[in-house]
Amino acid sequence: MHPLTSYLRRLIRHKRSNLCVSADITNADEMLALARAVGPSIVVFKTHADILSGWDPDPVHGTGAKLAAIARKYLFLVFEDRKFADIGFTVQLQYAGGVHRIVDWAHIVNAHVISGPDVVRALQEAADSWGGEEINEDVGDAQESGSDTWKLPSKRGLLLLAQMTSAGNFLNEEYTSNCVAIARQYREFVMGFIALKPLNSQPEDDFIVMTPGCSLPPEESLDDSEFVPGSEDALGQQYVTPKELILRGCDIVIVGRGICNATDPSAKAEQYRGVAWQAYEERPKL
Ligand code: 6AU
Repeated sequence: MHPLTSYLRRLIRHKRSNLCVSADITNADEMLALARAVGPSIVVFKTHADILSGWDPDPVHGTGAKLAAIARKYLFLVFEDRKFADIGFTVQLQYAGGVHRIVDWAHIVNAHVISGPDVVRALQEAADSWGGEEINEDVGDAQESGSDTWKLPSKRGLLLLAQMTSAGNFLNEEYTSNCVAIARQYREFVMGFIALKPLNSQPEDDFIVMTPGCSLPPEESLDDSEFVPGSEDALGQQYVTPKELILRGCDIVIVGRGICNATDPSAKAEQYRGVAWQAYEERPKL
């Protein structure tokens, strides 16, 4: 199993959370404030670095380093939703270079395999040449470990976009199964998928599935910031409830605007965490 996958599964049990908040906001300082506000309720914090104004590129005191420090404090993983999709040579530069230097601060990134399997090999090479170190984390009352120090693995992980939530997308069944085949080829780097349901079908498969397009039903919603499950936003995003996604077997639900646009994002994140966790506990264990 990918070391970040076992770390994440442990985090899920420890924080009783299957929630990823997607920081779909456009200012770097507001993104950091959101990370602090929802930190206690989440296991993954998802960013779109390229939508942020005010990104500070300083490797030690800049935005990426600050986010990594918040992630260590509240115990969550950072997922930069960069959706790499180019030739291998280019994605290596996009991953490790430029203003954002994503590999320095994001534990997880995602990629389309539209350009073929070498996009995965290229990203893996860039991740392997990154010089990060294992970090000891003090987690207070680590229930199952018998010690209160966890090691955050120094490895980076990748999710492949095997299915999408947007209406009319072209990721058909054949494409999805090709994605799974590529993931199996690169198990030491690929943690799993963005998909609508679990895609494990062989005994040795242990891929994580993270699923966006998630919204509370109106009767459970604290405010009207959300889209109604079963409906679409104005641009074709399709929604399902967190309960339905977890009962399908998804590991993590990804929520963006439903939490970012709420009047109290931290209370809203806690509400999503509770609903998703309850469904997780109800779900028959394999
Ligand atoms: O909850 P929302 O609809 O406000 O935000 C959903 C987030 C956005 C999308 O870029 C992302 O999830 N997303 C992805 C990802 C995570 O790769 C894939 C997809 O098929 N649909 C989708 O919405 O930040």
